[in-house]
Amino acid sequence: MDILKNLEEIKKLAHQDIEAIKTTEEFEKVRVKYLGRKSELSLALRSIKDLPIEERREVGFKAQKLKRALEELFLRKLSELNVKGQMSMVSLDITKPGKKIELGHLHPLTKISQEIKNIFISLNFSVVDGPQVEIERYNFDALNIPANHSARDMWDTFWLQSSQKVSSSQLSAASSRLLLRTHTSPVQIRYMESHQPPFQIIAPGTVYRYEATDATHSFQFQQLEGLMVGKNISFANFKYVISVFLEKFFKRKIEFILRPNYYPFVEPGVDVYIKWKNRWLEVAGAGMVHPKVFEAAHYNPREWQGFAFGFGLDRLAMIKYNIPDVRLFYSGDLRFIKQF
Ligand code: FA5
Repeated sequence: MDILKNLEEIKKLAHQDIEAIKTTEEFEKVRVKYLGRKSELSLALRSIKDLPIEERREVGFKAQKLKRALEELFLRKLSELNVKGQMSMVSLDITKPGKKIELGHLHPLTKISQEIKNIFISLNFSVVDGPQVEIERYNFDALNIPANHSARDMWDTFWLQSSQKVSSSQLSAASSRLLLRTHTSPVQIRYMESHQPPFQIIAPGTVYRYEATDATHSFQFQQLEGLMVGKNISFANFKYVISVFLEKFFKRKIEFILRPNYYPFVEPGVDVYIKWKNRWLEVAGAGMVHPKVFEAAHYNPREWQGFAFGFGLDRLAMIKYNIPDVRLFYSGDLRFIKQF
């Protein structure tokens, strides 16, 4: 094969020429002669595609090997000449210690959310999603919180100024007003409107509240909605599911207590508390789905029962990693983020 002989020839001559280099000018000339775009070696590499298929592999391998060998020889020559800068190859000083490449990673809350999804998937729950810009009907009305109801004060709302109301003949002008969802509970209604029970779902996502911040309150945070609907779902099922979830999440038996609380969309309603730093921290609201919520979703409340819960993911993350202030998650401070 001519081309192989030719490669041998190039190799011999290149070795002699590189050996004889004395100055940077000579170096560049010789480099271009053997590795430049128009060098014999580059032409040979480009012509490989035209060879018969049986020859391509061997010739390709040998030509690449020669190219790498020559590059290595040039580099060695370069450090011999002790020349830096200017030419493209000169910027690569193989005697310098390597630079550590910094790899990015997921935000701790994203990691936690993925971990929690996997736990619920292992318990046979499906993961569903809903929009963060929501209409009033889903965020409030269908959850048994009509306009002017004092319960709306529980959720200080970011209303969106919009000339585009959601157009639907069934929606009144008021219930189509846009807002940033104050909780993930609207996903319950959206899901029930298009699915038939029995089912069990979770819906993790970001929520927003127009409220003052402190160590356990942020104006933007993560919630995890859960909803299980069936013929014989009881409060005992709810307790079992969350105790299994908490144990899997914290990887130990976790003590929690339930205290009665009012949420218009459940009856009875409770809050879930976990002991942390010598106090009880509220981590979720929950309860048995209110018949009015089933009616809003066109389910027969005599036929179906269910429980729902809404965990604060940030709070769970704070407990798990012992983080004193929820606002750190949203600070963008790399010194904090890099610890995870
Ligand atoms: C709700 O948002 C209800 N939708 C929960 C619910 C769902 C009740 C289903 C019944 C049935 P609440 O406002 O309490 O409830 O918020 C739920 C959880 O989110 C709290 O327990 C807390 O862990 C977390 N949370 C609430 N406000 C904040 C905040 N500003 N910053 C961080 N976490 C918060």
